[in-house]
Amino acid sequence: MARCILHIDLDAFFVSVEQALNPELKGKPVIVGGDPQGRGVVASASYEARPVGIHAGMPLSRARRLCPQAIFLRANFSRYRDASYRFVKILGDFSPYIEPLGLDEAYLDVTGCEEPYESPHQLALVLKARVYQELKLTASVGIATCKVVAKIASDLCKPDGLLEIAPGEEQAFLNPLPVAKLPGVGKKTEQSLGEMGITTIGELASLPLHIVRRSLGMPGTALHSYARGIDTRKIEAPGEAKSISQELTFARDTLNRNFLEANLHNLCQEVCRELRSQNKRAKCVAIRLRYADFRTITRQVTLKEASHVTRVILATAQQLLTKAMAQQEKPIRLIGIRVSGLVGEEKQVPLFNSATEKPEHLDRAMDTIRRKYGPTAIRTGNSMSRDSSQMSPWAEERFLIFGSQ
Ligand code: TTP
Ligand code: MG
Repeated sequence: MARCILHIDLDAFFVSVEQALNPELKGKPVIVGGDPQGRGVVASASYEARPVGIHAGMPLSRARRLCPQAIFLRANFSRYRDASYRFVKILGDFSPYIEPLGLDEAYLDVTGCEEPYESPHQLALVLKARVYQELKLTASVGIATCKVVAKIASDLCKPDGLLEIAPGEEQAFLNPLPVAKLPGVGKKTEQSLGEMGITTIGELASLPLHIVRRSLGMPGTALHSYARGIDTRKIEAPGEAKSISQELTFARDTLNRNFLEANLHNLCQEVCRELRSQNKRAKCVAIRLRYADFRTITRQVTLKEASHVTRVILATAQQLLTKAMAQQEKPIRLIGIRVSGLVGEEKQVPLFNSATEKPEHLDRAMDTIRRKYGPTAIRTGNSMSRDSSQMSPWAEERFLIFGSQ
């Protein structure tokens, strides 16, 4: 029996959450990122801002030049996280087989779940309506027999769209599309294929597999299947996060130790809060520094005992920073922290260890207050406000809480 897979992606997610909270922003060019005077990048742009070419990842300074009348907002992750939880909860009412891909995107296998509705199409309409009613957000939904086709379909019908590719129609749907629409085809692959005269998915599909393999190596096998609308990947429950990270680009390159430490403190607090909310402790702590010339280094250590205590993680990160700064005296553009080697709470809870228990209690109390009143409700000792935040923590991990690798 053919499967019925939905790919759901919220439209202009960060921006739409802001618009839902402040309807005055609706219908206007709105950009969420860091400080528009700073060096951050666009995280999300409203559809009104897109015709002039603004897209995620573009430096904010350029976005400002392209669309000076746009409203620039700083990202507020707790709002997006909250909307994301509620979004996934709604999806759970339609099928237990959910695979979230990020904060605003998920696959849903609704095979056999469409009974209460007339059709998968009807189910998707109800789903979209619920997301709108409850979150005031629009979603685009692709329906197909496999993941890759559903994902491409939802992308093509944005914003607020619904596109169903009937069983057997996959190849005809894919054929005319540019190869870059295939998930996994980045700039490099697109270029390699272009050199072979391949620009559409249909052209890729019609190549013999061994030719694709010769040019693209092993990943070519999967791409060749996808190009033919064949994708047997199952919907997988989200894996356990293997690492959690946060990073920050400064408005100006700096060697100011106090400033660097204050920002490291902020990043540690966020990462540790996430660790605790996942009931995890980390064994490894790493810092990442990017210098003015874009050279980037990572320094990592393993802790004697896994921890989620801000004070412990911060002290380790500070030692790494001291060492790195002693070795290299160049101004720093970006600082990041990553914790990995995550272990479950139960294995590591130290009983009656007052040295570690105390800060842990403090951390938990602060988490509760922050959850209630927002991340800026409390700032301890040397936390300072940031000059500018970059929305893409640590390379391919786009956000703090979905930093699975
Ligand atoms: P996307 O779904 O890629 O983008 P979007 O929801 O803003 O717009 P679209 O209508 O095209 O789906 O990403 C979801 C959110 O992830 C986005 O609102 C902001 C965040 N994000 C980043 O922080 N950095 C990035 O580079 C990208 C692409 C997204
Ligand atoms: Mg989206």
